[in-house]
Amino acid sequence: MSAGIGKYEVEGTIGRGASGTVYLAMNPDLAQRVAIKELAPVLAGDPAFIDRFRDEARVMARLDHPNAVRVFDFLEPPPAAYLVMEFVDGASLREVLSLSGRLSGEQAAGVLKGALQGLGHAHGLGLVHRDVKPENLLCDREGVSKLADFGLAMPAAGAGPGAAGFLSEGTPLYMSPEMIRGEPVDLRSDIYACGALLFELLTGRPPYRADSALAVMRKHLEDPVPSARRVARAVPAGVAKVAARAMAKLPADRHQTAGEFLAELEQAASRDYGADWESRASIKAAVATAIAAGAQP
Ligand code: 3AM
Repeated sequence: MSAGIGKYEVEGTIGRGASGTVYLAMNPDLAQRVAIKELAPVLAGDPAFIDRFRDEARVMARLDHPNAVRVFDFLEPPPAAYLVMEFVDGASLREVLSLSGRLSGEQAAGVLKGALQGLGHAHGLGLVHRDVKPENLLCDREGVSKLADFGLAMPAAGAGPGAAGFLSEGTPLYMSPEMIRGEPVDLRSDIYACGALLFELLTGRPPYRADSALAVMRKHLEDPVPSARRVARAVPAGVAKVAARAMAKLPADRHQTAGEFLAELEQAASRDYGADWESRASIKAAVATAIAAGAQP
C-alpha cells in the first residue's frame, strides 16, 4: 500500500463502492483507526459536486450521534478528494441481510429505529442523506447500525432532467419518485427510502422488483404502494401500514419527519409485538455471523 493520505497512514483497502474506494487508515496523532473514502474520479472531477460536497462535509463534521458515522476531515489534494470518517468495525446491513435473510419484526423495527434517530439528527443539521439503503447502514459488533455516505448519491453522468436523477450503487430500489424525476429532494425522500427499507426488512424483498433499473423506477412512480402483509402474511397490519405511509408517492402524504415516523413505528411495534419488543430487537448475533463469513477467504 502506498505511503499515506495526508497525515493518515493507509493500512489497507476495506472495499469499493460506486462512490469511491474506502481505505482503513491510522490517524497517527491520536492512534485512532479511521476509514477514508477516496471519492470516485467521476465525483472528484466534477467541480460542482465537490463544491456542494465540501459544504456538506462541513455540516457532516457536526454529526454527533451513535447512529451516524462521524466525519473527521475532508482532504482535496487535486485531482483527488477524500472523506475521513469513523471506522465502523462490523458489517453492512446488506451483508447481514444476505446471510440472515429476513429479520424478525422486532429486529426490523429496531434497525429502523436506529436509522430514523440518526436521520432525525442529520435532518436537524439540514443534511439530507439521499441514499438510504442497506449498503449504507454499517452495523458494529454491538449490533448498532450507523448511517454512512451522507450526500454521496451521485449525479448520473449525462442524465438530463427526468432521467435517473441520481445513480445509486446498485438498483434504484429505495429511490423516491421525486428523486427519480430529477426534482429537488428534501428529508421526505429519506423517509421514503426508510419506508422501502422497512418493507424489505419485514418481507425479505424490496417493494418493487423488475428486470431493469428503469422498470423499477417506473414502478416507484406508477405502481400502487404494496402492502408488506400481502407479501408476507406474518407481518402485522400496524407495522405494514407504517411502511406503506412512508412510501406514499406524494411527500405530503408521508410522515413529515423522522421523529413522526419513529413515533408511529414504536406505537405499532408495541401493539403488534408487545411492549417489550425492543428486548428482542438486537441484531448483534446476525452481525457476528456476517463478520465471521466475511473473514473467510
Ligand atoms: O465492500 P464492503 O461491502 O465489504 O461497508 C462499506 C463497503 O464494504 C465499507 O467500505 C466498502 C465500500 O463502501 N465502508 C464504508 N464506510 C465505512 C466506514 N466508515 C466502511 N467500513 C467501515 N467504516
